[in-house]
Amino acid sequence: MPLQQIKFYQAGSHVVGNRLLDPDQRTVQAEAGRSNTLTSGHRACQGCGEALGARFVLDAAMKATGGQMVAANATGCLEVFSTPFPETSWQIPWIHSLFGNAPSVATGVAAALRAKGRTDVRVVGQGGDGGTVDIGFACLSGMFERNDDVLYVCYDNEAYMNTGVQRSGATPPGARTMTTQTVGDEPGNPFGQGKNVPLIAMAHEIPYVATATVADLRDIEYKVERAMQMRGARYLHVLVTCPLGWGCASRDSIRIARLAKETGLFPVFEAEHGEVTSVSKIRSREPVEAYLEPQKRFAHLFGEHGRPDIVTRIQAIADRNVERFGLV
Ligand SMILES: Cc1ncc(C[n+]2csc(CCOP(=O)(O)OP(=O)(O)O)c2C)c(N)n1
Ligand code: SF4
Ligand SMILES: [Mg+2]
Repeated sequence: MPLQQIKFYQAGSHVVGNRLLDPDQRTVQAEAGRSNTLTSGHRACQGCGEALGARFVLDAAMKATGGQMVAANATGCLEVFSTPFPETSWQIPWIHSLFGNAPSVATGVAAALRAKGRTDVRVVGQGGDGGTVDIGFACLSGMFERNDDVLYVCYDNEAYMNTGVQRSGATPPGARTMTTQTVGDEPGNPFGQGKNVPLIAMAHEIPYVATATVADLRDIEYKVERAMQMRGARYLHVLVTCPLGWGCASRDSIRIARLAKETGLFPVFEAEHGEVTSVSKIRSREPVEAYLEPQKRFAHLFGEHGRPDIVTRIQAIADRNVERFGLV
């Protein structure tokens, strides 16, 4: 078969194909001290919280491991926007896995490293909420149960974004997705369904569980560093804004992630061996409307034909979190 020349479409920019170019043709995004695990030039939407979160998680993990790290990735937006064949934004040893088996692939890499006596190389698994709380959940629970030496990170944008915004087990009540339309008595995603994976992870009594949002990148770095100081199964659940799926302005990505915490809808905490060890307190408490209104996925709850009764039910969820985790 004749050899085909590969064309790099973004070679002139802060390139996706960077690693595949000759060294003298490569660009470096920031200063040399920064590991740049996920370089710019990828195809994420403007304001994508997942791109931001992943970059900070993996840069922090690189720093904590002295660059001795392998990442396994579930398919989803993160993988699709960062690795369109034959290019890649990843500047780390990185392995593609299926939608549903990233925790198992990460476990396998960790087992292979153990068999080779390479205790210096650490493993991070990562995926979206669909890949983690739904299809990959059995693999994740097994990873927890065996206490495999992996940090698994879920980037939770609260739906299957890569395939066009379908509901996942992490979609919040009342939210409109393509599969939870705003029709009937209970428009949007039904109440009383879904899974809280940070709490389920805690029930496995693994060494470390933490939640974070992309509104506090230093907190993400701290939690990754903390996780990498430990061995065994560790779980980090990061709320990441998705301007496309949530119907919010790209420029509001960080503000909305912050409001998720400040309303109490997304509790930010750490837990070790099944017990909560620290909680990020709410600095200035906001009503849930402040978080819901700027997002089109909740637009049906407001305006002339709005549903204040549903907003009240969502407020009750926030109030319960505040009580349960001692957020104020
Ligand atoms: C077994 C299987 N079913 C469905 C798909 C199609 N698929 C790829 S990614 C994805 C959704 C990913 O959602 P999530 O994990 O939340 O990641 P996001 O894109 O939101 O970041 C789906 C349904 C697949 N790749 N494999
Ligand atoms: S659809 Fe959402 S998660 Fe996917 S790249 Fe765009 S903003 Fe990011
Ligand atoms: Mg998702």
